[in-house]
Amino acid sequence: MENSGLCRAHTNIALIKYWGKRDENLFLPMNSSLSLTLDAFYTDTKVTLEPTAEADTFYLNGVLQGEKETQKIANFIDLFRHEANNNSRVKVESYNHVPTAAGLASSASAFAALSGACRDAFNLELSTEVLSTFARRGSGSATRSLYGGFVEWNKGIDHDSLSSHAIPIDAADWDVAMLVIAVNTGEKKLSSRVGMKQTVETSAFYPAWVESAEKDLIAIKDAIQAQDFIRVGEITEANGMKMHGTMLGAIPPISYWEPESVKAFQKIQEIRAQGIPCYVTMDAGPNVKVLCQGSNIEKIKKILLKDFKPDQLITSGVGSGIQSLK
Ligand code: 2P0
Repeated sequence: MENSGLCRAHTNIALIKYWGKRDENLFLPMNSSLSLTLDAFYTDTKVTLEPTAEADTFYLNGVLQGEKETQKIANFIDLFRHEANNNSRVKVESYNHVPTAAGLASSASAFAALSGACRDAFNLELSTEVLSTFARRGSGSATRSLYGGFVEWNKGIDHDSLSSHAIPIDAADWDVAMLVIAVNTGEKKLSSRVGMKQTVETSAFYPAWVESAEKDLIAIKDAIQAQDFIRVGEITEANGMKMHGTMLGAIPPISYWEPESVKAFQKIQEIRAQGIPCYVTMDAGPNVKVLCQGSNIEKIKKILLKDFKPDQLITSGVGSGIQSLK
């Protein structure tokens, strides 16, 4: 019997954002979201069952991790041990292929890859859709990294875990890409988890955010089906800014922006005014992501090189869904 699993999962960037949980234990979101999976950034994770071991071990990029990091994934792996009715401890070996200069969080690809590797190591028959509900409980955004291309994360109903899963959106032939403008790659001061909780509990704008995100989701799905890149970009940019707006309404206010983030946003607006469609989105950090057409990405990069260093500009095409590597 196989006792190991090795999987690759790519990271994703939300075009319609997830910012807030309605159930913190089950990682159930307040609103549905939609993302684009990127091929340039991914995690490879191997899980090997070690039935005689007394504890899980966790290596990240070849380095044995401490108790805190190991405990975090041990709790997550318990979900698979419970499902398989197999209490075996495991060895986890994970490699993040996210350029450190990109400053992108890797929890989405990390928990997606770990989910797939656990499924295979514990010999569980789980569909990709059900696997996405496991990944969700490691990190919400990991739900969407199970599939490639455009992916919706349906918020689901009430406290029903299985109803809150990823759905792939057919987007064949889309000429779409992303350019990351790395502004600051240091560790963020406020984690997403804490930032979103503070926003839900204190921002006067929060109910309006949820209502508007649901409308944006319907509109962007229509625009994707219609292959209307400009509309997709406009909705993406507006939705991201509304998320940052609702954070500014939190008490105390939350801002992940830095002066170079503002500069990058203005440059993209200028490039757009020159007739090249490109749109900004930002997550829980100061780095700026630019949604554009693949056919324009080098042109945009060349213009940005007047204001940013070459290693600040990282490009990616569309990534695929989770893959078993053996
Ligand atoms: C997203 N972000 O939709 C949003 C937009 C950041 C801003 O999902 O608490 O690491 O593990 O569920 O998924 C980042 O938050 O938070 C995130 P948890 P997660 O991509």
